[in-house]
Amino acid sequence: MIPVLDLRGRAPGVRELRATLPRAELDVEAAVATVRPICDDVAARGAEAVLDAAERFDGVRPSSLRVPADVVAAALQGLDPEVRAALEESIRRARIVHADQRRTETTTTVVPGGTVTERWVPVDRVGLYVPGGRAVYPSSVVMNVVPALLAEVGSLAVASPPQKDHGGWPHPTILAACALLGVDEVWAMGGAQAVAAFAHGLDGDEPLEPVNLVTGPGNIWVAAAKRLLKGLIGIDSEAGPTEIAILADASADPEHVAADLISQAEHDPLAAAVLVTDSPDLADAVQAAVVRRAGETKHAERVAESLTGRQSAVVLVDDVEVGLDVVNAYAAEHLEIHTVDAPTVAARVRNAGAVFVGTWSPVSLGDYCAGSNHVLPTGGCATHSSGLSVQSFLRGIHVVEYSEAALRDVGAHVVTLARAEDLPAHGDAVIARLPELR
Ligand code: HSO
Ligand code: ZN
Repeated sequence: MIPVLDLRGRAPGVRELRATLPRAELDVEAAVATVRPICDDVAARGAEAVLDAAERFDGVRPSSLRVPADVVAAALQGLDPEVRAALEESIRRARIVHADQRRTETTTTVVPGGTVTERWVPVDRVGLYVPGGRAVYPSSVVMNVVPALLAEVGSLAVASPPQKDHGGWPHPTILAACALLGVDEVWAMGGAQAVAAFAHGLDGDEPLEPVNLVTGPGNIWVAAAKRLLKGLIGIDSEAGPTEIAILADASADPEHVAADLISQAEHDPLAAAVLVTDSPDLADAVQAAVVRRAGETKHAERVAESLTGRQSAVVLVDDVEVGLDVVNAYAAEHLEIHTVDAPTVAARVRNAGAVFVGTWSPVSLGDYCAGSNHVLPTGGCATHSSGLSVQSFLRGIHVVEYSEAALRDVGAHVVTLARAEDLPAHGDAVIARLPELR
């Protein structure tokens, strides 16, 4: 059974909700202390340090860190045709959606002769991390690579942990997904050491050019390495365990709700499943369906741990209005809306990584084949951050171009503000051009 939090008869504010709503506690700072020596070792000793770490954490020392082209090609050859067709459809849909995210340059004429152009410039080189722990995530190859390609980054490399059972290479389905997307630079490295290798680069016979940006989900060690190396590299976000929240009323189908909660609980014992409802009958029906379904599912143990964990809850509220306050305060990675007039309710969601509207839009559709991206902010970060997109791989650069007349027109204000800030040399730069402003 999922723990129950009864908020009926109350309409708590955002601060109280944030304090009350359950959330997995992850001590990323403690993990930073653990990964620091690993990252320092990679900076100092390069490939040897990465290989040593692979042996220690992945239980295998790959014969090379760079996955040879023939190994990648063979993985595509060996790919199950049904999986290939599904991946191709996933890629096709992701391309459609992400192509619409491309930005166009805008030039604003502020005054006659004075323009500011915003150029969108792709990052020169990116490192895309694809996890390979409890599950295999070829879908995450798609979700990282498609927006990076559509942003037209200069070059990209994929890293995924070496697998003991696959000759020390990343999982063949991951390699095959890379091949389908035309990615030819794949590295057999995982965890903090992969992030450090991306950040510092590797010398030697198999050089790895350092990257400017690392994106992609990963475990707490990957998140910790991203936190540690942020600045030297850009990062997308520090991914935490997956979360699903569902806002549902009496009209919801309890079997669909239960199946969707379980679907994300399957990722991780720390995954969060939160149902927010104004219908105690629905809550009971979902609990019953969850118990039955969770017992039958393949990863029953992991699912049970997630659903009964303190990060999961059935939250009872008076009405959908309070329910909206709850889900907005919680800011889930994934939020499903199963209510009467779901689109109208969904339009009032302000904080969520992605919103899934109505009973025919389960999160697992978005995980694979909706066209949307599944690399999304967790841990409440949806209050300030977005999921991965073409935008994640672009930088907006303002290009300022003023004519002499346009500078003359505003120069006195610049001089005044420079003096007000006690930075007179700033004003002098204008006066050097326009001595009458002295
Ligand atoms: N739900 C995960 C993504 C995923 N699910 C990959 C299955 N494969 C985080 O959004
Ligand atoms: Zn998932």
